[in-house]
Amino acid sequence: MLDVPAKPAARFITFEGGEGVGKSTQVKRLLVRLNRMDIEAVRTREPGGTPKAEAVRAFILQGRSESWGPGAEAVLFAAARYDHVSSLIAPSLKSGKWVISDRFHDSTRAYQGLTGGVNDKLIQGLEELALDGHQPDLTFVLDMDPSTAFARVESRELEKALAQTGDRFEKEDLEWHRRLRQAFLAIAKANPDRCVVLPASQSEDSLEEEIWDTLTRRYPELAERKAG
Ligand code: T5A
Repeated sequence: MLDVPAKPAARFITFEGGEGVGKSTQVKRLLVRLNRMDIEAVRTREPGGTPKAEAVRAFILQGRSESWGPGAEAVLFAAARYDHVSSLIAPSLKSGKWVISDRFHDSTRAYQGLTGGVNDKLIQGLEELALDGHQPDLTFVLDMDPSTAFARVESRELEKALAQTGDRFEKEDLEWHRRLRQAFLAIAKANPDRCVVLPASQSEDSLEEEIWDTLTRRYPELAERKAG
């Protein structure tokens, strides 16, 4: 009989970091790689991922909750996350699918908590309620200077300006984004078993390789599978 390696156990992987560091790009690339190995994976994002959570996303990112302050916004993000976890993330993992999320709870810690000044007790309480034990197995924190990241999204910014849109948090100033960067680094430092910080200023290809190397070192069963 052929010795076919068992399918690797489903994992929950998140990508975090500031604006324009390349999270969405790497989430898509990872999904392609996993699918090529015949590993079922779901690509999702926060805020969003389910119809209800996407409705909350539109409300927040259009700036409609801005005057409510970061505390109320943290509650809104957690409400969206509660639906995302219970309707999509938990059932997907249970059925053996990998889940790759573009942002998750570390974004609330960084944006509303450490940078927005919302107290840790509220952030932690919301996290417990929304996650219901579904901590990511591994979090990639993509790190780079925000001014370089802004240059990357400049053309997209111009398109948004022309369309008279523009996301709620992309409007904050450079100094705010530098503090945000430090917030993500502090979260990674406090969670060394879960978080891996990678320099995001490298090319898309080399960052993809570094992500894959990290995954195969952590989950050697992935390295044993051959691409289909
Ligand atoms: N938020 C979210 C909170 O405040 N609290 C929360 O709890 C949560 C969950 C979400 C906003 O909500 C906030 C954070 C955000 O402000 P969003 O639209 O999802 O809004 O914003 P971002 O996550 O920042 O998404 P972006 O699309 O802006 O950034 P990405 O995904 O990091 O970057 P990406 O992959 O789209 O790439 C940006 C550009 O750079 C190029 C790409 O082609 C693209 O043009 N690029 C590279 N160029 C050179 N080298 C590389 N290595 C490159 N990688 C990508």
